[in-house]
Amino acid sequence: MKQLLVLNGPNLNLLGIRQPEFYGATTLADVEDLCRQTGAALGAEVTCFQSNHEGALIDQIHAARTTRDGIILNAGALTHTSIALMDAIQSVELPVVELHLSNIHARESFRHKSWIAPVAVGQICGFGPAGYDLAIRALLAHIEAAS
Ligand code: CA2
Repeated sequence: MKQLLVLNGPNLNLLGIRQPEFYGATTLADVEDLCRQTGAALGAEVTCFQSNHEGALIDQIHAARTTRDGIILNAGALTHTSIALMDAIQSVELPVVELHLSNIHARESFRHKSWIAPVAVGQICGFGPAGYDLAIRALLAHIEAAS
């Protein structure tokens, strides 16, 4: 059974609680349930983790090196600033799918830059919570094709 890690970064714990008019009414717990359900339907075990702290996310990426087959990462605003996250992904040599609820390319120009994109297998953005389902499918297909 493939082991996947779904990592969510800063402020995503507020999903469905604050600013639902912008990020929607789905909570992070809902998103994590969706991920586990999609994974189970496809024969994969999904573990979820959220943190508002860059270092905690990096620790999870390091730990995944020997325990997971791939990572889905919504790094939140750290996407646009964190070379440390980029280095962590590069160091573990695991396939990573970059994920965003919103279409970052249709928003402010500072969101167009992603430090994750160059070290990710690909990027899914703009599909809201459904993007997590798409990302799990894409990651498993990538892992399958690579093995
Ligand atoms: O679209 C995405 O998924 C983002 O990663 C979300 C980040 C943003 O900084 C990225 O540019 C794009 C922000 C997450 C904030 O989440 C909130 C959820 C509810 C209420 C307030 C913030």
